[in-house]
Amino acid sequence: MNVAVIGLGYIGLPTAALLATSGHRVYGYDVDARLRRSLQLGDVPTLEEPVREAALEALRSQRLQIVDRTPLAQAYILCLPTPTHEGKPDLRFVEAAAAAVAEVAEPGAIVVVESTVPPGATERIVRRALAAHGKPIEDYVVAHCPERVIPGSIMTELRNNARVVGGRIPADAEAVRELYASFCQGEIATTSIAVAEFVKIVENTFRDVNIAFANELATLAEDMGVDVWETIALANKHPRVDILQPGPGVGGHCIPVDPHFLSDANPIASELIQSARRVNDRMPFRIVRRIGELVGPGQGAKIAILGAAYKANVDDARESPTVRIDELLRDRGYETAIYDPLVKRFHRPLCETLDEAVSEADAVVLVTPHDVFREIDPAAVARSMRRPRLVDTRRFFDPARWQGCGFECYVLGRPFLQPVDAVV
Ligand code: SAJ
Repeated sequence: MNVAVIGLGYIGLPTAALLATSGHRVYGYDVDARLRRSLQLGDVPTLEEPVREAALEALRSQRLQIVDRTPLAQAYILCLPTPTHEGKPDLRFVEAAAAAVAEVAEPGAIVVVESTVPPGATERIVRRALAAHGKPIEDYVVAHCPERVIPGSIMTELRNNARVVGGRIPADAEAVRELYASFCQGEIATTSIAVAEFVKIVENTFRDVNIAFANELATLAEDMGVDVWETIALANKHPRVDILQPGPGVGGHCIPVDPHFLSDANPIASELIQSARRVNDRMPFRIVRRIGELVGPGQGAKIAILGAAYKANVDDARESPTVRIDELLRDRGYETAIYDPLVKRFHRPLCETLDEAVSEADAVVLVTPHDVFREIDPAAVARSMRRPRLVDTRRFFDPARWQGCGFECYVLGRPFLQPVDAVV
């Protein structure tokens, strides 16, 4: 089949590559001319090696072609971002892509929206776009098939995750299920468009609420003088309990965003969801308060932050808790130095080396639990610092080891400032 993938970001590009290596002829289009140009030259901007390899293979075989306008194709897969601004969903990228598709698509073409959208939006946007060209939606196959992959494991999850395909009518869902079955080995369930849209938002909201629960437990545990990490690990041994992990806040472009699609649609009926958002948004403030308790007031004290990415082992810093923690610290008069060997794009300069970050620092704060940070030698860090103090927001380091090197430690969700032997 000739398939056009519109939007070549972290979902569109690997999807295009997978379709191409599964025997389809694929056209990839993105509004970003620089991205198109670099892909045309075989330069694939991604940290995930399997994505790069699959994209290069698809480009070399010419089964994937990067095109400079929305092409004529038998199927269109729309993979555009849907950000929120102050809690309001912004669907303009999807609307613009749908308008361009509607202009060229011929009757019988498949139009799939993968972007996360509020229930009802897929059909409304595609119907309007087609109508603007006098084309009735009934002449097209229209579906929503939300992406579900986790950054860091994109190719594997694209191939293997179960998918949900919501069709405007059952026959549309079935046609799109067949297309996805050509590259996805996971179970593919079919339903209506609105259910598929709701499922996607519910999945990410479930995670946000569960993390908020863990974050609230961390606060309670500190007050009660118990260890939240041990508590959660033991509670999760119950066959019907599965609590996520506390942390410095929820980042990325999905989990902190998608709950707003529900609270925006019905602010009255989404009390728990909004409250979870607030709990998670408050975490950077709590971490900064603890830093203040450990280090004293700003007045030029230097804080070294480990990690700019929103989560472990990715290069993506969007909505990262580091951004907020850094802002709050600087507002309070601290000097900050951020070190993340994975992140290439950040709104402020990052330190080139760990030593540059920790040199003369008054505290080191672990925000992102990258595997590479496991190699850090606390004794060497202590020698560089003005005064060795550690704030570990992920219970990543072994506090006994750091304390053995002279560090005063605060670990989120553990009784604060306890003696060495109690922390082991
Ligand atoms: N986090 C915690 N505690 C945890 C787990 C995560 O604080 O126990 C934090 C992370 O550090 C990070 C944030 O939550 O800051 C989000 O990370 P994540 O790994 O939970 O999620 P994403 O945004 O990388 O990917 C999610 C996934 N959704 C679900 O697992 C339900 C992915 O499958 C979706 O495709 C993706 O959102 C998306 O695009 O919607």
